[in-house]
Amino acid sequence: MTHSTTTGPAIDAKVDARVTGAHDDDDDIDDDEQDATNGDGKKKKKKKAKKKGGSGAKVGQTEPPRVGLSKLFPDGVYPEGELQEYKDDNIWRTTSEEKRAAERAAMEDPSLTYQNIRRAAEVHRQVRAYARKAIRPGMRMMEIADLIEDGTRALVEESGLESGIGFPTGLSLNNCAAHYTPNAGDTIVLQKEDVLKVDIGVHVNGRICDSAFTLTFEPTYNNLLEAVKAATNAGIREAGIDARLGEIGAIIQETMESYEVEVGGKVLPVKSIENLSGHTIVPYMIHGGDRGKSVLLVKNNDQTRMEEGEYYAIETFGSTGRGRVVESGDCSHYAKIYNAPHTPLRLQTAKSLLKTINKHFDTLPFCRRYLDRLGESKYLLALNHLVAQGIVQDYPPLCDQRGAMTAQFEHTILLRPTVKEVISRGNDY
Ligand code: 57R
Ligand code: CO
Repeated sequence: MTHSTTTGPAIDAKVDARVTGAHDDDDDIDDDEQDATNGDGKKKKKKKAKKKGGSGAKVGQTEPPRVGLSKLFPDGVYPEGELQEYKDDNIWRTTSEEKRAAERAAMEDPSLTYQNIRRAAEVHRQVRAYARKAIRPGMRMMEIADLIEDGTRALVEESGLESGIGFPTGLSLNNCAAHYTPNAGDTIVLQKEDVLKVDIGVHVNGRICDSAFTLTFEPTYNNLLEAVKAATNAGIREAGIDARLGEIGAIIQETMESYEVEVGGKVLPVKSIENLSGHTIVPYMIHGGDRGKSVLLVKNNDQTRMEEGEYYAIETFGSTGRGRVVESGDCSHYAKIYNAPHTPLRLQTAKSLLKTINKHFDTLPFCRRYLDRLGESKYLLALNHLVAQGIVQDYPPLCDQRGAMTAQFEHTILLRPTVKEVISRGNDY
């Protein structure tokens, strides 16, 4: 099947219709008397935001967002994400008494409770709602990063390693798919022709909500965005306890590559980027740690299965180019290597920088701007030394060929014992 209209197919209704309270945007706060047209073209009455757990939250949020979530949710109960029932051989989980007991147990242990990740996800929804409104061509990349990160720090009530930014805000442009955020002195200005991937990370007690979307300001690449959104939703639908990673890759690729884009009279196929992947997330580690699993975006023979209790970033990337990325350009992203061997450091500046990294980020990814704001200066030699010593990993931008355009959509999901929870789902994507 090939979709060459600008809208692509309607996404599976099950994905669109939230099982629990919808996370409405702040512009619907007063719309309970109004009719709103839903995606299916039918008119439906929208529920008043306040009544459901999900979005009453936004009542009282400011623009730009600066009200900490503990003020908006004084009882400490944060909205549940979208629930998707397990299917086929796992339908029994929905009602299993044993699995329900497992859920209750998880909610009793403060380090395991879903409230951590749900709080991170609600911050994500509120920050991105503002980002979508505020990001406009003409802005410098530095302004965009600040706009997002100032909002995240305020809403998550940043506090040491207990809550804060989960990873540097990805703002990759056009052929670059991931791992670009501005460094000091960056002069890039967003153009109206640009395709911008906005990848935002928020953590609470190490539980990272990793979710991303793509912005354009012209219709040319609408179909590319639709392809990637549909592929991500297909991957989410296919994910589940016991699901095989290779099969999820196949469904993602099939969905993605059923689209094409017309650019300047030329029809271009949309390709799944073959060397990027979704990934498990564990506390304080964005990439699954030792036993991390990857969900490729193309058909492959990986028989590894998803398991109960895992957290996944389900993300897909589509491209009008080769569908392969290579490292390219100045590095901004870094993270300490979790199980790095103990190496005595003779370079004093490197020792001191490592102390700063341990204190402020531990194994969470960081970028040069975060070192700048901590008052570090002239640290590049020391940072490069830590990379050379195998203590810190550098993550340069990942880009397809020049002239290609890439898009990304991503959600964090939880494989709970009885149900799959798409923690970062909102009414936007
Ligand atoms: O979503 C150091 C970061 N992430 C920030 C975010 O996976 C992430 O396939 C990781 O700062 C590190 C991937 N990479 C291959 C080259 C192995 C990427 C896909 C993009 C991104 C940024 C990601 C990936 N893995 N973890 C989050
Ligand atoms: Co991400």
